[in-house]
Amino acid sequence: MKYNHKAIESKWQKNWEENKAFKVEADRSKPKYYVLDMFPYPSGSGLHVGHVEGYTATDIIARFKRQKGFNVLHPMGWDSFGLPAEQYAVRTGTHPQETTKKNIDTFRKQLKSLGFSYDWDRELATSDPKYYKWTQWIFTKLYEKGLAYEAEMLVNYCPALGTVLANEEVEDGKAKEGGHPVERKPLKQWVLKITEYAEKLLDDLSLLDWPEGLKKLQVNWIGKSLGAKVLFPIENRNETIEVFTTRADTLFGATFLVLSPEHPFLETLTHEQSKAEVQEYQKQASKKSDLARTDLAKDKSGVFIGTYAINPLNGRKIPIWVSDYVLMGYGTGAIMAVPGHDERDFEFARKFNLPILPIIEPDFETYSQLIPIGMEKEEVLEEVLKGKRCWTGEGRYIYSKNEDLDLSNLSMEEAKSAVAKYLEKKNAGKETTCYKLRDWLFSRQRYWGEPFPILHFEDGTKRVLDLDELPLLPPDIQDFRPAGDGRSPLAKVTDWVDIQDKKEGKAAKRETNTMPQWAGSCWYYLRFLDPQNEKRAWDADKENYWMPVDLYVGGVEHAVLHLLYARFWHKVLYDLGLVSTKEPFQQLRNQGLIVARSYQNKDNLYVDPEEVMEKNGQYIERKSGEVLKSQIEKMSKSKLNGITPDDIIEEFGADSLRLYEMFMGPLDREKVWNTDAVSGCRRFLQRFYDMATSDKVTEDVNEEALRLGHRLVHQVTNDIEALQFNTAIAKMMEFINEFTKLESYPKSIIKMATQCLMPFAPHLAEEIWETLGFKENLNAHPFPDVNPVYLTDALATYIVQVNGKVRGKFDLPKNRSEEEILKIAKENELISKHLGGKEIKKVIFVPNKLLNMVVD
Ligand code: ANZ
Repeated sequence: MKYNHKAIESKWQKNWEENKAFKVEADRSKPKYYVLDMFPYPSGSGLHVGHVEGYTATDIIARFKRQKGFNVLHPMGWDSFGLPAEQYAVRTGTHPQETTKKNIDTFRKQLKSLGFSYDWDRELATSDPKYYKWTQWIFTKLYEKGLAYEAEMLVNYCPALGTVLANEEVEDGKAKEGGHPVERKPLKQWVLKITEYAEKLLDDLSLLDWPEGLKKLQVNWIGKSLGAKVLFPIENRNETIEVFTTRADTLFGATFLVLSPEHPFLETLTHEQSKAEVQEYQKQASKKSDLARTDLAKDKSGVFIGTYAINPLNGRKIPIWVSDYVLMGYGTGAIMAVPGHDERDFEFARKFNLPILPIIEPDFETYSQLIPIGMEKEEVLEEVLKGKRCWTGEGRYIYSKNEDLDLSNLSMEEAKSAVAKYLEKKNAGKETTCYKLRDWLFSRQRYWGEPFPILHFEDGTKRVLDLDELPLLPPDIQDFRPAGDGRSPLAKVTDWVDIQDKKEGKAAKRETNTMPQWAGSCWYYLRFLDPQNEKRAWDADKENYWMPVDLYVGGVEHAVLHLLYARFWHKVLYDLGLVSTKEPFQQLRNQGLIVARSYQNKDNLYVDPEEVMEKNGQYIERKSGEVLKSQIEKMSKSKLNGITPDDIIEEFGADSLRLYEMFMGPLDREKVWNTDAVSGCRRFLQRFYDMATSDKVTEDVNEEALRLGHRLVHQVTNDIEALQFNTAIAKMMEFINEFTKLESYPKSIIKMATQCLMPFAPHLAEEIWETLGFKENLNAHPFPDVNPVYLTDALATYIVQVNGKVRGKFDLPKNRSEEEILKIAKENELISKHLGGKEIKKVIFVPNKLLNMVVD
């Protein structure tokens, strides 16, 4: 009988909902397990297969941990502030509130149709005033702690979106969202001092069970560099320029300085005659992204500013240039150029004919890889010494001494610290640490975000709103377009902006910026602990019980944004004594991208995969017979290779979809969608169902069945715990193959297998469970225990005789060879004494039963 997935799945979804099967409360008598998904932005296009992938993985863990006796917190909510709803509002006039509500309803329905075991009573949405009241409150805490400030900043302004974007939202000079060009522009903005936490954010990575690659991304993003600041006096002026270098050992070789085009001293330092040229250069540079500016392959550009500095070690007069390969956002925005030993400086010097002074004689032994193929050491040496080649390796320092300092015989590390000490003594510099991490630009010029709980007074002072004044709602408006001058749509609503502050009794202006979408997702995992609390953001006891999140699963695209911001807020909350753990997410795993094959005809038009058939490794359009080009790429509507979970659920069922997405391959790998393979998973479920409902089912049990059952439980347990869901499923498939070869199917073993199936295909598992006659829902039933006896091959009792008399018995795995049993027998003292050291004349061996040794 074909199993009816529609009837079964809706039956159990209803049952779980009515019984609130996954509702959970803090309960100190049980161990807790908090398993969290990266909650979705409820977009208009609904759930995609990538959501299903991560959410199935966590659901398997949630269900498994419940079976294992844990008190499991598995919540779901909506990251529902965001640009698309606002842009839709601009286009259609529909209030983002409405669009968001509609999208959330769709998402909720879709998630429920997958049978995820969420405690739906904890559902939350970041755009709900009951939620963002507390986001605003946390902002006031950051402000009070001095971690939020306003600054005139060079920001990425996107005219098309009418808003400022964070560095992380910009790629290649374009907005990641929509690809619109981005300009650099000074504007007053709210900034969060994440840099104050740089060191802790780095150090505490060691506390976490996260993929190493992901930790590395955070380490690189924070970008800690040990180096030195060096002060260069300006010729004929009482001023200095400070540079940051990681190679203070090369200071003798610094032959010019380079300032970033945004450097604040540039204007005053530039010689009158160079002013026009420098200004023009600054203008050009403001149009380029940081990435384009620092690209090694890019042709170097720059302008001499007409002024000289003095090298503090050798008194050499060196020219000052401006160039956009130096970024204002890093170090001091100025560098000492050492063209002999730094590639970029070398190229720059070559292009503008600046002096190149080699100060390191190459160590060819350690750096043989730096000798270009086809060149002799001697040639390289000659070129380096003549300043015709840049040497980036180590070696012996040359031309590197003055009256008090001699680097000649020092290693690189020794030379660095010798120079730093020398500079420190002369008040010309010191060792220092620099981070690539910048403070976090925290304001946006949007309507659909959390308003800042801040009032500005005429005298320039401000105050944050008190808790009793929160949530601060935005004005209800019809026109969602930005003000067009860089200010947000809120700025246009003057009767909302200009108020009489009752608490201070004076006129005030509301802040019109809103917070970025990252704000709400910085702490939602805490609100899930206590989502209905109206008095507090969360209850301390609950926080203490549930935190940290034990397992967090989501896409790798959040490696540095969400995950760094959330860690930062969490650490601030920790320092305020508001949370009990240093880190929010103890174990984290990434899900891989699901990609799909797309097809294009000779006109490069995409063809619907439904119209394509495969023949001899070629892809052919059914109707025209045309051979198509094909490639595997990210799913997208325009490429017609997207898959809608709803369609798959309709045709094959949610259990098949869940199973398939887990069977595709390891969780963290990229995987290629193949709808045919979904039906393979469906067939497996059918076989499982047929087995459980077969008339071969028996109350008896036999050794072989026990062995299969216990081995399955053992293997599935190990695989689930290692998040190796694909291999767990493979083992269930093997189990069915073996088990259905048995003459009869012991019910107790089917029961065990059903318990293994449950986390993966919960609807069918519940149905089978009920069919087997068990009353209590399966999800509340403990996972079966493994009896290790059944894990090895079945045992046989070997009887060992000497001259036909029984001298010993051994329970050993079946099918051992004559040699093995003979060896064991001879090594056993109780038996060997009957052999009396005599020669064995003859051995009689009956496999799995008997060994008889004959001696004189
Ligand atoms: C002299 C020197 C000689 C350098 C040498 C390198 C090699 P990391 O490791 O990434 O921290 N630098 C400093 N500030 C910069 C800025 N704002 N924009 C562009 N480049 C900048 O890199 C530090 C090195 O990058 C510094 O050390 C400086 O060049 C350059 F053989 O100083 B170095």
